[in-house]
Amino acid sequence: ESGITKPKGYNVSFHCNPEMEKHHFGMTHPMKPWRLTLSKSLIYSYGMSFAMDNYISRAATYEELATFHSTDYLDFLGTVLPEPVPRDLENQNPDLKFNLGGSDCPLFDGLYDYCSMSAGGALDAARKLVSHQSDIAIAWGGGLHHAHKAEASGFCYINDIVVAILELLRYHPRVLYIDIDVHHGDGVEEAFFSTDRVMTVSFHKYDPNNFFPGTGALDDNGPKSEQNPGSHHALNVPLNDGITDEQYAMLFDTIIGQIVEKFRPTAIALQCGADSLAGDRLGRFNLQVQGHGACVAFCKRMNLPLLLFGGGGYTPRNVARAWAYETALAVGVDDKINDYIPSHTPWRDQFRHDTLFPTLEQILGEPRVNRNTQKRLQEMIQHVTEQLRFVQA
Ligand code: ZL4
Ligand code: CA
Ligand code: ZN
Repeated sequence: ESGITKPKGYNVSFHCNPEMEKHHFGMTHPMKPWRLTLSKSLIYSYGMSFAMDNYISRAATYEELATFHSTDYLDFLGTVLPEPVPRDLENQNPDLKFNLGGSDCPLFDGLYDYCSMSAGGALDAARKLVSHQSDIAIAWGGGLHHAHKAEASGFCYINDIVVAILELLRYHPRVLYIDIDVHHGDGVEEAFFSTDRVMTVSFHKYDPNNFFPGTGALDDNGPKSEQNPGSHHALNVPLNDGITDEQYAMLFDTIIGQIVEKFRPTAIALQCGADSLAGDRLGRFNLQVQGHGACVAFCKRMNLPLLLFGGGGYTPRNVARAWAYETALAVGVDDKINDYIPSHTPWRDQFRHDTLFPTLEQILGEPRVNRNTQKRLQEMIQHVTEQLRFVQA
């Protein structure tokens, strides 16, 4: 047995909904909700459920979703039927409202349930933090950062992150949102563009012409107007292909360290999109499970209420490894996790001969050429430092 027990003095809650995981975007769509089942299977196999408070989350209500989303959009989302749209008509079909029904955001059976369950888990997690019942709350089924007020985008229909942060803001004066998904966290950035109570920071692959969503340049820092309190409260770290654990950790620790010092958040929300890992089907980076997890470890050391969301992640076995490791870090049992996959994992075949932490000889995925120069990384730190001169908690 793993001998994992509940650490005394602090609480981690784990929020999931097995019903959510059964939904399908379509056979060949990269977003696979069953990656959540795979992750949970690994987490439970290690015995981590004994070290956390485990909750089956409920679906968010219409009223809860309406704290951010427009009722026009929610009404349409709740009634639209999954009629397959012929691909050549995708851009002419008059029924394609709110960007729903294309290949990125298909209409599928139970879509509204799927969305409300994702948001329900995120909201439950936020409420455990504000009631001080949890120090770290985990919602791997959330993290859908591209959804807008009245528009689906990039596999995201409901922005559970925005809904959860709005809940945190009822009790917390300042929330820091950090996004380590390989894509820009545009929906969350936009939602809090005009407030100084939320600082958003996204690390992402940036190539305006060739990588989704094309926003998130270094100098995209919120409304330029002096009157607007949201100025300087949106930070972006645009990266190139192939960034390594070492470079990423240097950037993350320096930038987040400075932000925490200046902005003095009272809670942190971290989107842990696993598509920034090496070998991801859609990603471009070289991050290993250790480098991705180091971001979670750094945030935990800030000793603030911490909400962990999932997000992207398109090579399911790597998603499961990352989120299992990050759950172990949250709980504080990472030192008890050995380099093996427990033999009783029901999904053992998914991992074949893999270990949770691949050794140097068996790193995740084919390494990509690293196109990030030290000089450019220093420029980014410099730019963030300048933005933070305008920020006073
Ligand atoms: C697919 O194989 O860059 C969707 C999407 C469906 C099945 C078969 C249809 C084939 C890759 C992606 C046609 C696919 C055409 N199927 C997709 C501009 C685009 C228009 C749509 O991690 N085509 C759009 C969105 C991104 C675009 C990334 C990341 C979410 C998150 C948080 C969202 N959209 C070009 C692409 C496939 C598909 C294969 C795909 N879509 C890859 N990148 C996109 O940040 C959860
Ligand atoms: Ca990001
Ligand atoms: Zn992503």
